[in-house]
Amino acid sequence: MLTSLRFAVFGAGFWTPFQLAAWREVGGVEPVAIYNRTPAKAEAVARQFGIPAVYGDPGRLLREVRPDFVDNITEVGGHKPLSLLCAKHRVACICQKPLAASYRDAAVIVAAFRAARTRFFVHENWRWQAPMQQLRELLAAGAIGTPLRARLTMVSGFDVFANQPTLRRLEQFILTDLGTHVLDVARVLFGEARTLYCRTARTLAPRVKGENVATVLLTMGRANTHVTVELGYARTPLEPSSREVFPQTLAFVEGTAGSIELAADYVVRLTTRTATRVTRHVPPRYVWADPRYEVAHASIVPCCADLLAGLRGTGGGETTGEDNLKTLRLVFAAYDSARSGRAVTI
Ligand code: 89Y
Repeated sequence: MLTSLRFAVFGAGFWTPFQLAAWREVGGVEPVAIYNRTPAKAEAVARQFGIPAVYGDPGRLLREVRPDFVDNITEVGGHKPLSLLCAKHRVACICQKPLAASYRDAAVIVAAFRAARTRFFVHENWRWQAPMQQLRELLAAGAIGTPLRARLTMVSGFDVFANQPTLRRLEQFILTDLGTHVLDVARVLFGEARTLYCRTARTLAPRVKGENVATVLLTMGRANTHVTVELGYARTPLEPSSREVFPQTLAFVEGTAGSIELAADYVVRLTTRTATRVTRHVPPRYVWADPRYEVAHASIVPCCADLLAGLRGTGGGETTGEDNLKTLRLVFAAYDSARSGRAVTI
C-alpha cells in the first residue's frame, strides 16, 4: 500500500476547486495546506475541502508544513516566483499552464528544479481529454497510415472572460491561454515541429488586450505532417450543435490510408478504404464539474493521475517541465512569426 502524499495548494481562483475535486477522485493524496494572496478566498476553499491550514505567506507554509508537493494553481503571474520558491525549498511542484509569460522565464524555472534535483511538472490537461486519447491511440496504431495533414480547431464564442477576468488583461492572450493546450496536443499527435508560421488578430479591442484569433501552420514529426491550429475567441456566431462546442477541440486528419474526424459531441469518425466507423468518446461526468467545461474538467482527473505517478516515480508524469518547454517553444515562436511575418525554423 502506497502512503498518501501530503500536498499544499497555491492559489484559490477559478480552477482550484475543480483541481481539488479531481485530486479527490484520484486518491492517494491529501491536501494539508493552502496559500493565497487574499487569505479569505483560501479560507473558503479550505472549509469546502477540509484543508487544515491556511497561509498568507507561501515561504512560511513550505517551512512549517514541508508538503510532499505543491500544486501551484495561481494565475500566470504567480508561476515563476512561487515555482522558484518551491525549488529553493526542494519541494516538488506541479505548475498550472501556461508555465510562464516568456520562454526565458519558463526555462529559468525548469533549470532551477533541475539544479535542485527536485521533480517539476506542468498541469497540462488537454492531451488527457477522452476524444484526444482516442485520436492519439488511432494514430499511434497506424489506423490511417502516415498522417499527411491535420487541422485542430478550437474556435468559440463562449465568454471565457466571465470566469477568468485576468485573460482580458494579458498582452499575449489566446496563444498562451489556449495555444499552449492545442499546440501541446499537436506535439503529442504528430511529433515535434520543424517549421512554424503564424498570423494573429485582435477583434475584441479594446476590451481584450491581447490577440484573440490565431492561425498556426506547422510541419511536424517524421512524416512532416502539415498541421494547422485554428484558435478563436472572437464571439463569432457559430452553429450550436456542430461548431459552438466549447471547450471541445475539433480535428480532421488525412493519412495515406484513411482519415479521422473528431467532431462535436465527442464523435470520432474513422474512414478507411473499406468503411467509416463511428464511435463516441464521452468524458466521465463528475458531479463537481461545471457542465459548461465538461470535457476540460473531466480531463483533470487522468492528468492528475499521471502527475501523481510521475511524482511517485512509478512511470507516467508525461508533462514534465522539460516536455512543456517544447510546447512553449512553439507558443513563443508563433508570436515571433506573427510579428515578423516570417516562418520560423524550430
Ligand atoms: O484557461 C483556459 C483553459 O485552460 O481551458 C479553457 C480556458 O478556461 C479558456 O480558454
